[in-house]
Amino acid sequence: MKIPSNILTMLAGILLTLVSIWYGKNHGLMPVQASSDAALVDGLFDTMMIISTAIFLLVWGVLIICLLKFRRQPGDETDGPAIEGNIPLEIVWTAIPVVIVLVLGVYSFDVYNSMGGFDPDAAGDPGVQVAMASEDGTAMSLMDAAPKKAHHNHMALGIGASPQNIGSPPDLTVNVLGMQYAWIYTYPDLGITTGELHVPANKNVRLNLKSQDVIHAFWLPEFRIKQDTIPGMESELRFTPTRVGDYPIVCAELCGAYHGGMASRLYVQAPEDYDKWVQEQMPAPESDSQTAADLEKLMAAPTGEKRSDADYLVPVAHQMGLDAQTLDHLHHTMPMPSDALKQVSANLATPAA
Ligand SMILES: [Cu+2]
Repeated sequence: MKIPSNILTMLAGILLTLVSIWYGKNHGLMPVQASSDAALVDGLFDTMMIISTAIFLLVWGVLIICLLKFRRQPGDETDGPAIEGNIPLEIVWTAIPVVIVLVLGVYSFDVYNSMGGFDPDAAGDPGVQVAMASEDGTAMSLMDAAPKKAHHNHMALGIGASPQNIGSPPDLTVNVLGMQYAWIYTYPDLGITTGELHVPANKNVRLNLKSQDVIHAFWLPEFRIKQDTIPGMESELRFTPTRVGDYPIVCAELCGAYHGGMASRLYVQAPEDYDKWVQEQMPAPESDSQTAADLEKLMAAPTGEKRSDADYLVPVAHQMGLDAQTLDHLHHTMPMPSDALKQVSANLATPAA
């Protein structure tokens, strides 16, 4: 019994399609999905994987079949037929990639929009109020109590509110500061500053991203989102964590010698666990004043009078061989807490004990 070749071709096509779809959905290359954005991104990735697998199998399949079927027979010294050009074939193999690229383009545009990539007012949202270095380059506050007015004249950098969330504020806002080589998280509404990020599950979270020095990239692989932090510019990431757990936070932009160590963790917690964490982070008022009192006792000079920061720093400055002029220069060139420095400088100028 001989099966006609067009039926064989059709069966091969069906098999190729099924294998490609199966592999595209079972490649296992992605980490767990921990945000509402993850399924969208994975849908696009899986689609590209299906198409790539199909093309891979088609090209290699045809190549191997041709190598076997059309190989030179023993004793055959003749030339092959001179084949030149095939307009219909060329149209087909041009049209297919054009259609693939167009479909993927529209699809990815849609995914990006659903994630919030095109939120036009994100940058003008009053939520974008990250502490910034003041004009003279001094004092970068992590928790700026009086935020500056946001700019209204540029698009948001990053992932803003998804279309259904536009106009509604996030449930939680956290300021993220990238620096060589750490991430610092500040919860402006709670007064918490920490090195690990905690968020409640299934709440809409907004991260306001800034960099203190060079370009970093804030990458959450399990959430399928990543955004550069750029000195002098604000960017944001808005997302909804959907899965309780802890996840790596990676710097994905080579930012210096210890770039590889620039990592921290994101803890997605059930609301009650998150509240507990917040309570633990917030210093209890009583014990706080207790500590302050203890500290004051410690800092008091033997005579009982309170010593200033400068009193402590002057001997150190002497040991280091610093003079008033050097300190003054430092003060003008480096963004340092200036009050204590100025005082040390003054104390050094007038010969101390
Ligand atoms: Cu970095």
